[in-house]
Amino acid sequence: MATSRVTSRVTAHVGLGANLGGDPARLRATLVSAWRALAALPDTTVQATSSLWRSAPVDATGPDYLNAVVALHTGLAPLPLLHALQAIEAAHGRERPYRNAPRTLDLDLLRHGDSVMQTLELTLPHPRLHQRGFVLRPLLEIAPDLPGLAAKQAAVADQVLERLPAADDWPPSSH
Ligand code: PH2
Ligand code: MG
Ligand code: MG
Repeated sequence: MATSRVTSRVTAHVGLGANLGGDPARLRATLVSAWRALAALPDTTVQATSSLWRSAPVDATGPDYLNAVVALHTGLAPLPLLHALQAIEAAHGRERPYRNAPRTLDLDLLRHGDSVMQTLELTLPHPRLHQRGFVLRPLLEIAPDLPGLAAKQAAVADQVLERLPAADDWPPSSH
């Protein structure tokens, strides 16, 4: 019998954020570079990309953030994907001096298919996903049918968020 490896891929949502490293053009370049690194992960394609959103820091200090959410179609399991995200953060100069410190690049695993898990390393779905406009609004752009999410929008209406129009650099494309 021929051996074949069946990989079952799931849709995983990843939040991207950056607020350090220079002017807004630099932040855009960081998110484009992160997008390309995500698209280059093994057994993974980018299925959908939200707009870029400019947002005031929430529970944090420092300059405004640029945020976005992407949907990956991936055969990577939750922890290998988390570790891959951490490696991409590190490659972009991410340091972790204290909780919610300003960051050159933050990649948060928001959802991984229907996985529900709670470990020291990873909680799925991301526990603060519904409370954060900078995650919720871009996520709803690319996954409007996720159960229960649209109803949470009112709760984040006070957060300062601006959706940026599409441009030559965003959404990026693989070729
Ligand atoms: N990330 C945080 C804390 N606060 N605020 C905004 N606007 N955007 C973020 O990505 C963000 C934040 C911790 O990861
Ligand atoms: Mg984060
Ligand atoms: Mg993070």
